[in-house]
Amino acid sequence: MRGERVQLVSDRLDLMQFRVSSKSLEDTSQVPAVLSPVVRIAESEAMRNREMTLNQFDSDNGEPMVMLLNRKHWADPVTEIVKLGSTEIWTLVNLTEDAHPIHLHMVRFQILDRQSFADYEYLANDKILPTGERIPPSPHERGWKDVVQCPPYATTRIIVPFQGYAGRYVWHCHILEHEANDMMRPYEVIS
Ligand SMILES: [Cu+2]
Repeated sequence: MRGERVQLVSDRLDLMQFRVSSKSLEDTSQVPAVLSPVVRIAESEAMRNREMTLNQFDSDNGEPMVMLLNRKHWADPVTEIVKLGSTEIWTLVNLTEDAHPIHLHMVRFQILDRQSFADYEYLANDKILPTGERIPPSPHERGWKDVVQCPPYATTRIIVPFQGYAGRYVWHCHILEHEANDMMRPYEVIS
């Protein structure tokens, strides 16, 4: 494309024009070995561990009716009250047959691990009975995150420093049909 002009368009809109130099160039840039150092947060820094369920309730003929977090509706009173500046581990217990991309507003966090568990034991006794090893996050998931993929019938643990501002925020599944069918909850950060 040397010496040419390339137009980027969307439908009938001209978005951007690239003017490609006609001179020859040598690109000496290099991708650094480390893009940005991320210090892993030690589990011992967490002040508390909250177990949070991801729920789906079906109708009598097996149609999904409502999806909830912690078996609570959006409009129920706030149950997660967090101290500004504290660090917590949230264990997301997925009791549904779907994966859910869970997003927390305001904060960034790190993924600790995922582990499959026996859903029948949890449904009967609210106890996590692991059925597999703790699986650490993949290399591309070891940076700062604000969404985490929660696979079905597994726990996904994240460690969250609540830094920023006090106030009321939300956390929710990022699938539109789920968050609008009540898979969204408020949480409160207090100073
Ligand atoms: Cu979902």
